[in-house]
Amino acid sequence: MNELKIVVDSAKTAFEQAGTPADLENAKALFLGKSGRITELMKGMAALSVDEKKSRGAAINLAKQAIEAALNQRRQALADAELQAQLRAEALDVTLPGRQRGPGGLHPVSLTLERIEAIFGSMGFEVAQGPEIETDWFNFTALNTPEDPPARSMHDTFYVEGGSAAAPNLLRTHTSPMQIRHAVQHVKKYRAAAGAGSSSEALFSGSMPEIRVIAPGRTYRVDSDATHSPMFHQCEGLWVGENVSFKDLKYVLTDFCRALFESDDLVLRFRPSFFPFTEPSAEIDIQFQSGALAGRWLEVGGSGQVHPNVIRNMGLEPEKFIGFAFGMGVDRFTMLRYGVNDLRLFFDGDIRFLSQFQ
Ligand code: 2NL
Repeated sequence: MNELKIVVDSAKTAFEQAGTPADLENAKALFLGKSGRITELMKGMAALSVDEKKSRGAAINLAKQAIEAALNQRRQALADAELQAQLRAEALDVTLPGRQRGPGGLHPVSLTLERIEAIFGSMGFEVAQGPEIETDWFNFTALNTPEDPPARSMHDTFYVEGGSAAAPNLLRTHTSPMQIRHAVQHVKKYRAAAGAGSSSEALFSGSMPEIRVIAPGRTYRVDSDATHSPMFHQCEGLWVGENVSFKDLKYVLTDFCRALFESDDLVLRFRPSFFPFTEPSAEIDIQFQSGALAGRWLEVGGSGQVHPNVIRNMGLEPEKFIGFAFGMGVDRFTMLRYGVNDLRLFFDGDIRFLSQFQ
């Protein structure tokens, strides 16, 4: 009997030591298999008497049952452990913090545009809006631009489908076309108010309120490096009346720049230049008197008295109406306002950069 107890105990030990189902099946074979210990013990009964066989067989059977019970217990334990391991491996950590939706904010260029509109608004300027896909006439011809390159070249301008071969549609290269559209509408309105005798063919020389408008928005040119983006922002301005002069241009732009940069001692310089749509023309430079940029002349835009041909293209008689216009780079203003040195940062869409302006 002691011998059977030893077999059962060693089976239990072997089963406990089996770490995997495969190990367990190998251990089972040692005790319950064809040449296992229990089978050997059965074979060993051949020489016994009938009575001895009875009691010996019953004892071996009990041992066999004990071994089978231990085997099943271990099988269940290994299956449970496997299930637990699988559950652990596939577990979802529902305690991870969710993705936050932080407060949004305006893009730094939009913040500058808002400020520009508020300052010019306080000086009586309306804000013009218009299409980004323009016709050749509004973008170039109306602005007295020569027919031949380089001003209209494929090299600088994004041409798009539509229009004619001679006058293809394009992405506006400046926001001036919006001001031409605005001026043409303005003149149409007051020509209608003047009534009969004011032919729509003739240049208008009646009386009308002054045109005072700015045109902020996206513009496009084939250009890309640290200081040029193929899409950039401009703000142009136009003031047309019967008695507008270069001194008006100077004080409007001086007041504007001082207000924008919150710097009362900011100095402007008007440097003679050339644009086809103005005559005379001047480049606008600014100089800070204090701060990191103090003393340096920084170019911020161009300006001039509106060319008589452009006044005509608005439907106005240049002997009666005179105007001044200017154009400024909004992205460059934004770089100066915030001390950003690479234009491309504005258009990368990196939240770490953009969130600094909130
Ligand atoms: C620059 C130069 C300029 C204008 C834009 C203009 C618009 C009309 C009529 C005449 Cl409707 N002129 N715009 C005039 C002078 C200069 O821009 O450097 N811009 C960033």
